[in-house]
Amino acid sequence: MAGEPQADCLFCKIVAGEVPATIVSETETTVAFRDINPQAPTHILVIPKVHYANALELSAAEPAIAGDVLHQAGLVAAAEKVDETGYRIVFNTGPGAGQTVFHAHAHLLGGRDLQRLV
Ligand code: DGP
Repeated sequence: MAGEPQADCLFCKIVAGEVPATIVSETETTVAFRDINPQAPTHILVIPKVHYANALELSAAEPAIAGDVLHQAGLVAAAEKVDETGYRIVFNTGPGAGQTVFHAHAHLLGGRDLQRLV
């Protein structure tokens, strides 16, 4: 069923507490934890607890929860104090864009000079 936990999904296992992660915040609908392979001093993944393959599928099915993910990313940025210097929120979507975990997630990156991408 759409949104239900998937047995073979790493991030569903983190939501369920079956795989350990350094969790920095948890809400009714989201979990935020440190990326295992950080690309910046602050590199945190903010994910919905419900399972959708990517951010667009999440926003189509559960727009309020997609908003929660974005809102939570901003709160975590403030808690990490990267809001003062600037930060980037990235949703890799599809293998061609580097997506490797097919459970929607926002990368929150900050704490270093981030080159302009576009
Ligand atoms: P993406 O490539 O956009 O699908 O991002 C997936 C991210 O997930 C990648 O930056 C590395 C991170 N990651 C993969 N496995 C684990 C894990 O077991 N724990 C944590 N905390 N992060 C993970």
